[in-house]
Amino acid sequence: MKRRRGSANEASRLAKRAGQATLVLIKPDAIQRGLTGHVLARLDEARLSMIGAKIVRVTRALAEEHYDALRDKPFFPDLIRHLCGELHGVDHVLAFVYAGPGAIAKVRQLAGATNPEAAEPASIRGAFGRMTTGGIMENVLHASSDEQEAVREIALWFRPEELLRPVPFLTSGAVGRSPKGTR
Ligand code: IDP
Ligand code: MG
Repeated sequence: MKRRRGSANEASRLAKRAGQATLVLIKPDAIQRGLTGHVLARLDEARLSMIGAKIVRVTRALAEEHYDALRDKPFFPDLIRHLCGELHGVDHVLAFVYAGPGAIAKVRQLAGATNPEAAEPASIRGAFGRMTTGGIMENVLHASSDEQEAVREIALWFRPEELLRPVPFLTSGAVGRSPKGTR
């Protein structure tokens, strides 16, 4: 008797082959300083697939939702102004989704530590970032820090049809959709 291949197995096989996906944002400090090409060249070293790319005018609602977990931090108001471009006189960021095995750790490794002063000099943040005297971390890019965050953030910044291929778990309904009007 002919057996049909289980669709759950097929989905899990495809998810494994696709590996992880991660969100990268080129932040306003990097846009202002013309670092986009440098950052993308460094990210190319990870040999991942870029499956989403867009230019985004960041609303306050989107910035606050993106950094939702940091609402209680004293630097939260400045962080939101930073992501919205208000501190650097720019009106957009660039957003990317990279996919492949170990994508999240690979991009975090290339990005370097959060504080550019503590980041490896050879990392993107170590090479191009700085801490301002006003306490703003101009750390060039955002990169998702774990799988749960990556899935949440990709869903916040991209619609499924804006990605070249499906991101595992994104369409399962396991994550909340972005609030109305944030993307
Ligand atoms: P990450 O960007 O390396 O994941 P998080 O701890 O998630 O670091 O913080 C998000 C962002 O908040 C940082 O990229 C940086 O812009 C800002 N930030 C984090 N800690 C500080 C701080 O102590 N002072 C000022 N800004 C901070
Ligand atoms: Mg983070």
